[in-house]
Amino acid sequence: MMNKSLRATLIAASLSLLGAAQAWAQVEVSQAWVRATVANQKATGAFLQLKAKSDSRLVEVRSSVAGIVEVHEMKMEGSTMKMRAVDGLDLPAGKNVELKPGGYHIMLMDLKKALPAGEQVDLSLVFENRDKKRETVDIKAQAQAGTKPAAAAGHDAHKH
Ligand SMILES: [Cu+2]
Repeated sequence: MMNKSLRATLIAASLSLLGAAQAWAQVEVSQAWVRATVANQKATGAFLQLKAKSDSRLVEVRSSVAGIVEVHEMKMEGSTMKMRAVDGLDLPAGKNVELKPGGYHIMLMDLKKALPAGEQVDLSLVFENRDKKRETVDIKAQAQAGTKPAAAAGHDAHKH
């Protein structure tokens, strides 16, 4: 049998651990949207803005609508726009990091269903801080028809 004061101490300890886990957990996610898809389209991009209170890194993204989710970087290579998967995205403290068409973006692949405009898409963003502590932020991003044609062309040119 655990005595009462020991149990109280353990509870206090676990509460303070929770507190510590949440203390750094402050990446602001805003302006999230997903490019709407048509039937049978297998991939699309998700875009949002991230602002971390302390140096962090976006290390993983999951979504129930996609079999594969990657963080992509888009870059000009010679005269062609190319995309490639990166293993994470640095979020320097206090800096607004924008994931947008033509730049960094979240690639949703192996889509399980069409995402018409207006559809709410769940995204789980996993952040890691300098001490390798992770936190997951769950958000909803609304599907929108592409509003930036140039970037849309870049995306379509890329074959997954
Ligand atoms: Cu991509």
